[in-house]
Amino acid sequence: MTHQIQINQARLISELQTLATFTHAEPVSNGTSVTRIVFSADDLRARAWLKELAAAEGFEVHDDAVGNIFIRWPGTEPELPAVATGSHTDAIPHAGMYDGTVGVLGGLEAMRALKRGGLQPRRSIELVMFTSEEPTRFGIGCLGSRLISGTLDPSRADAMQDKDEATLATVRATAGFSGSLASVQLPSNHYHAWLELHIEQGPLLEREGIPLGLVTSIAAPAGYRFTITGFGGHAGALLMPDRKDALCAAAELILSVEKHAHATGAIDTVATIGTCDVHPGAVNSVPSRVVLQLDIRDTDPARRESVMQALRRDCEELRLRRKVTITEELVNADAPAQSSPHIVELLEQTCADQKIPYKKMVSRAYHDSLFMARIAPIAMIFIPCRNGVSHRPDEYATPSDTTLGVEVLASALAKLASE
Ligand code: HGY
Ligand code: MN
Ligand code: MN
Ligand code: MN
Repeated sequence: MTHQIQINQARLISELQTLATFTHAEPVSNGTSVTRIVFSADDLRARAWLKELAAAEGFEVHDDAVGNIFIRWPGTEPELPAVATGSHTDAIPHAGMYDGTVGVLGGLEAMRALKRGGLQPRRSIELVMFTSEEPTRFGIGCLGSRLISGTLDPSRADAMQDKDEATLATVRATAGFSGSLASVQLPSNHYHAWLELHIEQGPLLEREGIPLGLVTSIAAPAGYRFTITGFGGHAGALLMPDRKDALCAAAELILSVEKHAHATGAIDTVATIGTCDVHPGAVNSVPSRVVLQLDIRDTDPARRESVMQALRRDCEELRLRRKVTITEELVNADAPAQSSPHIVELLEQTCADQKIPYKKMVSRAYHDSLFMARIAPIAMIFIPCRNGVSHRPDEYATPSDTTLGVEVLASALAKLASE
């Protein structure tokens, strides 16, 4: 490393623990359960707290029309495209405390350590906290980074509704974020480089005893909503031959998703029906309508599409045999992202200099980096998570792995900011 980088591990871990208290999840015995839905009171408290930490360091702080937060350390040549890092602090229901937060608080600590170490960066260094990386409230992930990268139409975004049919436009205005969403987009030369520190959310690093992962590509996620409509009614009086049970049809569709994801034979093909809303949802009423949400991913978009084609053939057969209607709505179908070979090499050199073992790997989870790749050269740094577990309260990263990840991030930011 070009100069001494001292990460304040005690403060970093303490801040991760403080951030985890901004939640309304019930305490659990096997870890720290965090639920922090975008624009909820917990999310707003977390945002205000992060801004206070940043302001205390003398960094410039602002947010945009969708609530993305930008924390900037001006360089000696502030007109040059900045080097940026960051992640998210929203969390799905009953999640853990490290997903996303390691990249935000780790990025802040990297900047503070560099500043304490006397660095005068040529390029500004900017920390970004993205709005709504998780799809929980509005059904689509990476809302903030999609808008920054121009990959989501602003009017479509503002019209998205949560389960109470409140639109993003209304919810963000209530949270104090007004202005046109079109103003969120940043030009492709806005950043010189983008780096995200994140837990692996998988088992490979821990299994192989390697403390650091360098992400070479991010798998391509897609989301679909299926609505199945049949003929329901009284669970006692409606005889079996007269039923068009939407939940029974949904059950067959769910198993079809699993069958075709396995059938590609590729370990990179994954598909999940994560939600199933049954109408009217009464024990003594035959379901008349079911809405399923499909999350399907692959490193190869064509292979992902072949699973969808097979699923559509099964839907057609289901529709005819069960006399139900099945509508498919595309939520998102994204391309994969490749990391910048230059930034990966720079990270490899840092690891070599520090004799840190590392593994180059694919990210199967999506991240805001998937969209930042549309407007800047990117890379991601992974740290191990215990048993590969994530999106659960027992999600855990050790203080030493977290600190090492922040040290490598800080060193890479310093190098990129001097380019
Ligand atoms: O689902 C994902 O990959 C991310 O953690 N939101
Ligand atoms: Mn997540
Ligand atoms: Mn995440
Ligand atoms: Mn993610």
